[in-house]
Amino acid sequence: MDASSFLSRLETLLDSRGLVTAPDDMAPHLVDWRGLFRGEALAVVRPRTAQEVAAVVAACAEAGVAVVPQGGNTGLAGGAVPVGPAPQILLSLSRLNAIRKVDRVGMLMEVEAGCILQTAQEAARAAGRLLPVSLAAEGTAQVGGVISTNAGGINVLRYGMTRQLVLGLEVVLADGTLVNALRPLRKDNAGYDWKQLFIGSEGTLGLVTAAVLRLVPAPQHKVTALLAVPSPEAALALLNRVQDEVGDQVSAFELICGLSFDLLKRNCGLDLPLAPAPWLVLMQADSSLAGIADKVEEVLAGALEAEEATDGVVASSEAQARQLWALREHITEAEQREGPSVKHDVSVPIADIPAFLADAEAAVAAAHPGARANMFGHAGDGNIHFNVLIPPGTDKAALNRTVHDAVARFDGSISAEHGIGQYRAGELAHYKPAAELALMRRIKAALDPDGRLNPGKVLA
Ligand code: 2HG
Ligand code: ZN
Repeated sequence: MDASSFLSRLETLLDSRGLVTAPDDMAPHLVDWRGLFRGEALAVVRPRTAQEVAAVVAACAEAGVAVVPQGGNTGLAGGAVPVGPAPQILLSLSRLNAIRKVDRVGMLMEVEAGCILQTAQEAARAAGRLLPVSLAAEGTAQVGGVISTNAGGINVLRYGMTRQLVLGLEVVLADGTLVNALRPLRKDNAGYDWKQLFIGSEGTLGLVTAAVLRLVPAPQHKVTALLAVPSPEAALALLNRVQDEVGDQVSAFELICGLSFDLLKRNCGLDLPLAPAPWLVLMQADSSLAGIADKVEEVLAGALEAEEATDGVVASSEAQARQLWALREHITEAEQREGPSVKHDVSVPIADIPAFLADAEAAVAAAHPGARANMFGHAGDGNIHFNVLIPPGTDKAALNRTVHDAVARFDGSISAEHGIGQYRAGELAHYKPAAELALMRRIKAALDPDGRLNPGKVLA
């Protein structure tokens, strides 16, 4: 089938807004947020229902055309942008954006893939419940993308990754079969838990069209604090203290290096409410019971006395808490405005964070003079964004190896939460043990034998 008859075929499956072929309208879908990855597509296809998605994918299978699914396109690994020469369409899930139900008593919600994460969070909150996945891009990221990448974010230490929140899933397979398993069950051991294959596989095994998500009770009381800490070791001592005293109520524990704050000031005009410090911790605890703020203040007083922290502010209002979080949420933008950087989204065992940071920093300094490490992340779960601001002429691939070799020395992961996409496919092939790679290829071959789902991603 030639391209124009294929597009005419798609047209019959969609409404008048379903097929986009004008280059200007397609352009924003064909480049990632950082402008690092660009691709081409025959069309941007925008179905309204899971049935339309299934019909489009079936038509693509018949015509030998690949499908690149895209949500909010906020990913940092180029997973939602076409790559390679294969004839392909970009399938945007944006119009499948309904919140089908919020069940307050059952503590769950059923949401379509294109629903903006923040919209889903707000619907849960309106019902007195919390959808506990929270990330800087939540105003644009879509639930389907969050599931497809098994996104992490700031609440993982308490509530786990997105995977832990998915109760039921609806997916479209490579041949266009629609599988509806939107079961609102907490316990379901009837057969293989196949939905796990579609969570975190970045659209390479199937397309997520809707999900049933687990909600938790919305805590009524919260406390947010920013602490200056002398070193990553001190931050871990503080984390340990906090876990001992209020562990079941800590929902975020972020470690941020001093350079991040220089960038925030210089590039975003955001000021630190503390004197400059080599490292900072932003933490939050929340609870259904009153008294959490007093308890955390008491714990922090102990930390100051033990010199695990040297200074700190506790937000005295919701507005101030939001200001503290705005600092954290703008780091990516502040880094982007500073100039070229190379991102590493890594994880190591929590207790090894200080040793890993020292090792990786020393290795980068030795091999890449003039590079500056912008280190921040979710220390409470072992995930550090070890991003490196680079001078002109830096060999980016060599820099990846320098950082990832340090990760490997600590038995860490080269992708903690952002996924592999196209950005890390080569690194995955290098670092993943052969037996695991072979197993991944067998899963891919079973579910997408012709390699038409998101080609060039994860397993390149
Ligand atoms: C965050 O934690 C995001 O803010 C983005 O995962 C990290 O910009 C980054 O590398
Ligand atoms: Zn992150």
